[in-house]
Amino acid sequence: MFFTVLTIFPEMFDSFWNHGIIRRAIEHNKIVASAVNIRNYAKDRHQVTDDRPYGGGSGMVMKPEPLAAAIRDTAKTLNGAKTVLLTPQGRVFDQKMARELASSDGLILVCGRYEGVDERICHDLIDYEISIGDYVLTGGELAGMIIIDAVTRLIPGALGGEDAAAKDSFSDDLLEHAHYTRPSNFEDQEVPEVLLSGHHQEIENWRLESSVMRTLLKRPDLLHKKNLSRQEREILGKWGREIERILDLYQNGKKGT
Ligand code: 4HQ
Repeated sequence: MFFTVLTIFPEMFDSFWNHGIIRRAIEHNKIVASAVNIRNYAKDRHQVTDDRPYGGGSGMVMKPEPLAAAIRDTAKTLNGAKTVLLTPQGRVFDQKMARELASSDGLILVCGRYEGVDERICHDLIDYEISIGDYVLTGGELAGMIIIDAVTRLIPGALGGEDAAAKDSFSDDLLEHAHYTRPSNFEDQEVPEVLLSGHHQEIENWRLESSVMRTLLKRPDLLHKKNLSRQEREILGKWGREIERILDLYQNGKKGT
């Protein structure tokens, strides 16, 4: 899969391409990634990419001609590429969207600066408008990195030796289970005994229960939109009954006094 980023600050990506999973995915030819300067496509002597807004007001707007030329020239060499504009007006990025994008051949990510890009770019040249969340950035570059990061780890082989189950669509929709490493006692806090037991099935069961209950307590909204497996429903049922039992004890106890 390939990623081409169009930006006036391509140097922002130098460090991103060169660390961790992204770096390894490039080295192992799982992804081809580059950042191209939109300025290279500005025809005037000073290679201007922005201009004042029609109608007046503060701030600048990205000029349409250099952007259109950059998108067309990039798309020409990359068959099957989808173009993405990073903007707060877009659909809010989530794991489902990351999976959707991971099944494409490649992405051309358009990163604006200033007040954004000329509206006429969006109609013919952009396939997806994506927002990474409801807050305002100074440019689309960080948003582009977030999308590339989340999509890359879904590409088969990109995580290397790691267990494929760790990134399947089911566990991706739950919070991670609690993690522990040595020492087994840290400041009087013990690691749960089952994790030291060596019983692989019991450890798997504990981890699923940890995931489901952490999601219920910290992000119940995630559970509501998820398709639950039989085992996940059983865990929620078990804890639901346990909580009812505790409430029951409490109420009967009060009646008695
Ligand atoms: N932007 N998700 C780029 C964002 C944003 C977001 C504001 C996009 C500034 C120029 N991008 N313009 N949220 O805040 O993607």
